Amino acid sequence: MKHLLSIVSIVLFVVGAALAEDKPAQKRFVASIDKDGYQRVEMTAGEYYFDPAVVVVKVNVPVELTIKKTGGITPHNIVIKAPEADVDFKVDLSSEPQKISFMATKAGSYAFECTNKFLFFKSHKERGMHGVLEVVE
Ligand SMILES: [Cu+2]
Repeated sequence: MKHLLSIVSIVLFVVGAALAEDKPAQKRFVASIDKDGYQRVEMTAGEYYFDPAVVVVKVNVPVELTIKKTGGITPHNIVIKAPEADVDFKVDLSSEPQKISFMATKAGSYAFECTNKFLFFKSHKERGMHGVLEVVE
């Protein structure tokens, strides 16, 4: 019985976490080029947002994206599929910051998102976990 109660409370906790939606307003970040030639972007993924959600980088300049997820047990990832610009990755996120390096070779706006979905709930993307990489000349 005790075992059942702890399972029930874990389920309730997970459902509660899945329902909680306290996302900040979508922020826009324009990267600058560091002395070593890299554009560095720091991003946080949370329930259910990317912060910043709009990232502006220069074309043909390497980008080092440092990304982590906020505390909590909900798994998140970041997926961007823009092979036409040589930006194409899927990375599962952790609370430890991870570095993702890429260089966009074609100007344009490229969507990124978290592709996770919990049971019958709306997908993380539908809940707001998406953004745009703007690649400019
Ligand atoms: Cu997610």
